[in-house]
Amino acid sequence: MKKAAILMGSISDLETVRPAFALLEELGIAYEAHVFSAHRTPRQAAAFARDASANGFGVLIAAAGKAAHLAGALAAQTALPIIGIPIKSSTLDGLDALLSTVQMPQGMPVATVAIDGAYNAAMLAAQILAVENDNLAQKLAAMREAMTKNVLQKDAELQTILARKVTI
Ligand code: RP5
Repeated sequence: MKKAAILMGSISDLETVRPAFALLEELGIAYEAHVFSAHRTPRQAAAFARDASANGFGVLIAAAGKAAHLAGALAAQTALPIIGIPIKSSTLDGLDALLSTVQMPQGMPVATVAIDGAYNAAMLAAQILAVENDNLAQKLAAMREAMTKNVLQKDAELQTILARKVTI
């Protein structure tokens, strides 16, 4: 299976991005993580993206805050799918990063998840890699089944509580 990469604009983004590491590990997806800044290390970020396909990556996740150009800068260098995580790291509460990440010009898409949405970024990366990996697709299907069961269980509990007229 191809690898995933998780790139962050600053080491200060690390704690927000950690849920992505955890999900990729849970799913058995090999990944690399790096700090690359579109503004502070633009040459290194571009080189990583340019070589990513040849280096065995199938999808890149880019997390950045403020004027968040990392995902777009990577997209400019590769046709691999790029998933952007806007990071809440400024006085604008991440709205700045959301708009900077999502508003890409035609022909240069960045699949943008919610502000601080690292878990879903990794889930989307897994779904992309699962297109060509049946084993991973089965793991994702099992996770969805577990989510469904969990919600149905919670609904059943709610009905029991309501039937007893217990305050929740
Ligand atoms: C962005 O600016 C980074 O992605 C981070 O979210 C934010 C602050 O970076 P530092 O000043 O903490 O390095 O580029």
